[in-house]
Amino acid sequence: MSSVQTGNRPSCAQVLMHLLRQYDVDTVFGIPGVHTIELYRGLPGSGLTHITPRHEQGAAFMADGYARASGKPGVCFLITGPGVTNAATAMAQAYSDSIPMLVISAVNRREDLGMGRGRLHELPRQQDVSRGFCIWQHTLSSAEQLPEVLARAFQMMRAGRPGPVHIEIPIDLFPAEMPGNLKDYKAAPAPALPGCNGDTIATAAQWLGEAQRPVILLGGGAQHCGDQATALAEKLSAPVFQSLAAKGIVDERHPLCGGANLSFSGVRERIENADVVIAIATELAETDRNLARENYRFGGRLIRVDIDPAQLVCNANPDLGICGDAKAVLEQLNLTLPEANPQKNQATSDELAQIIDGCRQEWWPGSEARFPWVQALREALPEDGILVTDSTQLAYNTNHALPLYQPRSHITCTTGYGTLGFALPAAVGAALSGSRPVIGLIGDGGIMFTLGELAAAVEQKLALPILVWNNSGYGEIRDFMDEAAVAQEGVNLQTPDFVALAKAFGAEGCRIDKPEQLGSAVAGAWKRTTPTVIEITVP
Ligand SMILES: Cc1ncc(C[n+]2csc(CCOP(=O)(O)OP(=O)(O)O)c2C)c(N)n1
Repeated sequence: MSSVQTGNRPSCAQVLMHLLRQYDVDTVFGIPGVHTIELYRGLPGSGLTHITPRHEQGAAFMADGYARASGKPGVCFLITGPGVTNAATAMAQAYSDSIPMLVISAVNRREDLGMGRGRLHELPRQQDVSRGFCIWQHTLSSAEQLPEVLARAFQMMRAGRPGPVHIEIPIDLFPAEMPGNLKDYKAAPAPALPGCNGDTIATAAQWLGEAQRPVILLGGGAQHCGDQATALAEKLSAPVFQSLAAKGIVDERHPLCGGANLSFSGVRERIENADVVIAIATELAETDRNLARENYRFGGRLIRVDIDPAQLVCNANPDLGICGDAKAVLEQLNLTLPEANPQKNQATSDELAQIIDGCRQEWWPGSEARFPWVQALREALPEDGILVTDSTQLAYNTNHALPLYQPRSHITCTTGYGTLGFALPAAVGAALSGSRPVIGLIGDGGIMFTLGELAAAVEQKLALPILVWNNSGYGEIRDFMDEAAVAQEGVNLQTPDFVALAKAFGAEGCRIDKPEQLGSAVAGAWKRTTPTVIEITVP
């Protein structure tokens, strides 16, 4: 068992920070407490940047936005008990969307575990909290275990279906002495990802090569294979339809891209009438087809590709299931298939244009007044811009009607777990992850869940426009109540003056009510060294 650090040997906390750097982590999101003082002793000189949110839910949403924008795991440092329970909702959102997230939390001393002695922050079975939404959990039993535990955590996030990993470190272990020197501790190499055997690829290539009306469905697990998916579409002359998590993986201006329109009847018919559908890294989940309110129908053969064998039978059994990394599989398929046929591609794109025209009639009926805002937002967003959206009415339109051009451009909670308050901290995390311009979009209801994170964004001097769609209430739920003839209750809100509020935080604020004002408001926001809350007042 390790003793408390006394000499020149590194502490467990120092080895942790050092190893995180070795695994290419550069940013951690956390709120320290008495339990994690010795964790933070390891931080100076480690090369890690620490970002301080104002609530642990904000920490995990920031880590999530960081991970979605960068493709690297987002990392949180949390205290025992309330730190973990506060982060739980955002961890569950990441689990629902298969986002890699490493949560390092404290837990009470080893001799107290499970005892319920009334210690500070004590939750006798803390792991039970995160059990439902982690791909792996572990409580460190000795400091020496740390390198192996971290290696396993990163292997799972890099090589399988990603999601949150929760590592609890008992507070007596943070200062524990570790053997050797820091430089002795090295990251495990990233594994080569599984492709699949030649026979299976040959069968898939044969079915696809012979198909007259193939279709490609792309899900969020295909973020790293935009080029391969585009090449496959061109070789097959197949239309590509993307889930909302996949939006932008194939450039939505590409003539073979049918956007994120899986709910709409023309697309559904095209899928049903395909002789072969290849569904890549997608759950085929309800939330992408929620307007259609029924499962997909496949009239022909279904090929599914997924890194997770369980997902191969989620919502539909395939005729051929390929368990492997989407990029590796698509690369092999593209090698096997013949070159693209420009005439066939033209014919598919002409047919697709008609289908998408039909979808436009179905796009979120009754919301026509919002389309000029979608148009203005598209014009305001640069080629490589990232749009981060909450569950707010304008986002239900941008989902379908705002084309995106690059992978990792669409970060949204409008599908899946659907947690209000996501977009502000997730936009902060995305903005911190690199140099791509980010716009956040959130409702007047949603922003109140995580408003405090505006302070973190001010502190980080982020040039970040946050659009607040202010319809004085939980607008979408109000509309649903009206539609269902339920008397409006709990949906009309007293909202604050968001412009004054932004200024009180040290951010900038402005109010607009016409789409033509949006472009200059966003452009102005990117020139500042502080976030700008752009309140859109909805009549
Ligand atoms: C944590 C959480 N609580 C409740 C809901 C249910 N819900 C979904 S949309 C919505 C309304 C959101 O209002 P607002 O953010 O103002 O956006 P609007 O619909 O008005 O555009 C609510 C309450 C939710 N998705 N998440």
